[in-house]
Amino acid sequence: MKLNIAVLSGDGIGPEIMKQGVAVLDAIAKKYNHEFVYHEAITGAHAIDAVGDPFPDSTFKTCMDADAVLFAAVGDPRFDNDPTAKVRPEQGLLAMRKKLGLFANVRPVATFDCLIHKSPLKDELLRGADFVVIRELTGGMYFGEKHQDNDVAWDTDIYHRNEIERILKVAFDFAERRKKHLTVVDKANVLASSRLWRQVAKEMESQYPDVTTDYMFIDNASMRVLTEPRFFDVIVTENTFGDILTDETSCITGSMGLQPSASLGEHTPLFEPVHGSWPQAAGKNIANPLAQILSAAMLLEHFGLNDEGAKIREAVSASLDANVRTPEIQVEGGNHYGTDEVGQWIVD
Ligand code: GGG
Repeated sequence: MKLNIAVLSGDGIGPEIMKQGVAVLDAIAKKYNHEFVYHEAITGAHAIDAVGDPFPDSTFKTCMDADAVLFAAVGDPRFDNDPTAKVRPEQGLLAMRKKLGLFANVRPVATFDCLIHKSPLKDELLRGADFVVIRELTGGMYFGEKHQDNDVAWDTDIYHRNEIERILKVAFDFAERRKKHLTVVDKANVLASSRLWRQVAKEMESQYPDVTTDYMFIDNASMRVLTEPRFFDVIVTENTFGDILTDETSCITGSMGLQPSASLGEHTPLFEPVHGSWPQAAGKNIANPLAQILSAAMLLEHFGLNDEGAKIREAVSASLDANVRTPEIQVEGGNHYGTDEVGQWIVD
């Protein structure tokens, strides 16, 4: 198969982990006789530095022309520490999602047996936890009207029925293909937008008679994913809740560096780690490349290359079992490996 892949490395640790993601794709191409053609484009802080725009038109075109986007991360403390900054790297991320119509962010959460002890949670609660969070990605507070002056600031949490219906359809379809259990996470006791989510979900339930649907407030869900993770199969939630909840789930996997994602919607699908750009680690060869590599596996699986995806997953699990691990998950008292060494081990 020939795939044109737009490669957006972004900021911080982005280029280092992307290098390993591409190396693994190259190894797969060689082994299975595929042709992957990479088209690099700029985004985030270094696109602001280069052209004053975190998601320039040239990058948008590269993404639109490609079959898939492999993205790493954006973010730079220069902008976080400047409340007056007119443009920020994260705006590149939002523009990318909005312009490509990527409304469904699929974030799988599953334990690796050999890392269970790394979690602050109890072993017997975690073993076998395996669920997917479907995060709505182009609505809610992230995109609602905003205002900020010296005395007052607001963000508007807005959702239209059609936005809710299309993300719920993705979630119900996922649940049908999995263990047929959907949990709709909201804050319907307080937020009007959540009440509309709940209303629409209840209306749609009858179209999915095989799926058991339940409803949970975000505060309760935040606790239950940690105390009872095996309860969940598919979680669907709005943009901001989904962002927060899936950082929390790194306590289940053992590291933020292990969580890949796929963003799907109207145009080119995009695959990226859940984590951000970790600027403090940039250039130190300590970032975990596995979320990027697993995002590449999700990319291949999206195109039906399931054996290839499985081969990557097998190598990732084997690397962890062999203790070839970056510092945040290294074996106590043992050595840790660099970003490039982990990537090379998986390639080999
Ligand atoms: N790879 C994801 C990334 O770059 N995250 C940085 C960030 O600002 N994330 C906010 C979000 O995902 O909504």
